[in-house]
Amino acid sequence: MAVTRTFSIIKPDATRRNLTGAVTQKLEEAGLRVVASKRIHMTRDQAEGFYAVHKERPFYGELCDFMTSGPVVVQVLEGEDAVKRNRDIMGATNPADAAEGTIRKEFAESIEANSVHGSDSDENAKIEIDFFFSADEIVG
Ligand code: RTP
Ligand code: MG
Repeated sequence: MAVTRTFSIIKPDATRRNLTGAVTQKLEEAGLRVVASKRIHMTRDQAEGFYAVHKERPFYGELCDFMTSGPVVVQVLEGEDAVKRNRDIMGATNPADAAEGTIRKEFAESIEANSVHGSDSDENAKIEIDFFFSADEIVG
């Protein structure tokens, strides 16, 4: 299995409850290495641009409100089959459906305030990494 990269966000509900370390520990225990990380407060433009694929979904406005409601930690994660590995440890979007031991089962508050984002394909991982990071900020 190839070593690849994925993009992760520790969302405002998690930073607010001081769970940045706890979430990162779960990622590391799952075999992912944090090769870039920064804490930012997303602008409205950034949130709307990042979630543009969801523009037509009914929750788009609320999602952008939530993602700009407090600081987030954006990260690049590296590991074998990183996209799938990350989505496995994240758990289902709705914490009510998330498996035991996953980040969302353990920490998420709701389907929206679900503690983490993770890219859903290698192609989107590259787009999302490039959205927030320049090459010199990533140290593999
Ligand atoms: P993510 O993109 O954040 O990794 O999560 P995901 O693939 O599991 O979920 P996705 O369908 O891409 O939705 C993106 C984010 O929108 C919020 N959401 N709210 N109110 C709702 O019904 C609803 N559905 C989704 C969540 O924050 C979700 O992670
Ligand atoms: Mg998604």
